Amino acid sequence: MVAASPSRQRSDLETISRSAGPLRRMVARAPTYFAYLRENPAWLAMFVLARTMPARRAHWLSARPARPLPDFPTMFGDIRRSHAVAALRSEGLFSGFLLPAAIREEIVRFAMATACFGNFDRHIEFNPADHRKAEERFGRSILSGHYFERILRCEAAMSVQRDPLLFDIAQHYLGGEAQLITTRLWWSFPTRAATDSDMRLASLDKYHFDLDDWRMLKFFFYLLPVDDGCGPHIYVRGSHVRRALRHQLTPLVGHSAKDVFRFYSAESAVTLTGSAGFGFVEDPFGFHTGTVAKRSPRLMMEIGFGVSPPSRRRFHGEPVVR
Ligand SMILES: O=C(O)CCC(=O)C(=O)O
Repeated sequence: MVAASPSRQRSDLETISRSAGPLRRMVARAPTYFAYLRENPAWLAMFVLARTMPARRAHWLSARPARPLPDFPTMFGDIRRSHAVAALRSEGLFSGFLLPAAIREEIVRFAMATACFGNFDRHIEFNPADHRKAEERFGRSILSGHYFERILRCEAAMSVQRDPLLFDIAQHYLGGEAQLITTRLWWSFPTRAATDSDMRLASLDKYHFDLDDWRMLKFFFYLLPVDDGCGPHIYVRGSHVRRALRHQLTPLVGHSAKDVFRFYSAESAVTLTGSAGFGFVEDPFGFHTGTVAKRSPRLMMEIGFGVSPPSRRRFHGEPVVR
């Protein structure tokens, strides 16, 4: 018998935590929960209660008014904050951002020249152009490639993160407490033999809602064109404010499409395709999912806002595992 490497043990643990039954999954994730709890004792109340609509509504009532910003320059031209916030309130989604070509090209150049980490595992490090070779070298399918804190070295990405329009929208939607909680850049790769657990780890093909904070907002940008063959993101409109009781009282955040669309109409699902630079913003308490890239890789950037301070790992979406 061959002993599993530390990296394989780590990803196996995360795999169990995402694919086993609810009880085993919670036991496997216990160290993660304790880490969050140690860091922020208020996390527990959020984790237990923020999935229920009455507790969420009560928390929204505590939102402070947004602080007005003086006139500011933005790279997003004439997008109106009021339109974005109104769409977020009613649908949970607003699309129509477009990154300037120079910014987008610089982020793509950075991503092509910088090694990423496969399947959230820091032991699987490779250049994105060598994805196939990396699958052979590491002997496993690699669905995603994350840059974690390396994104902070990319000045163009930082200029998107600092754009005042994003903060202004976040403040007017979430309240005056809004603060930056995530900045991520990652690839979703077409791969031949991804397992269900790899897919869950990469948030693919399973509708879920995010439970990292009481109130959250995520801006997503496609750095390369995304059509149906490149793993588009899907969002269920209105699901941020309408939730079946069984989806509030469950310990699980992930649910099958069949289960989700027993409650929402199929027409509520929006598949977000777009040209290079296309962006959208969503309330990630609404059901959403990534899909598997079948033909070409997808390069995606996320800028997230919340109302509680993030940890360094969470800032880059890195799972906490022992
Ligand atoms: O890759 C995607 O489109 C999904 C991302 C996602 O589910 C998330 O950030 O919560």
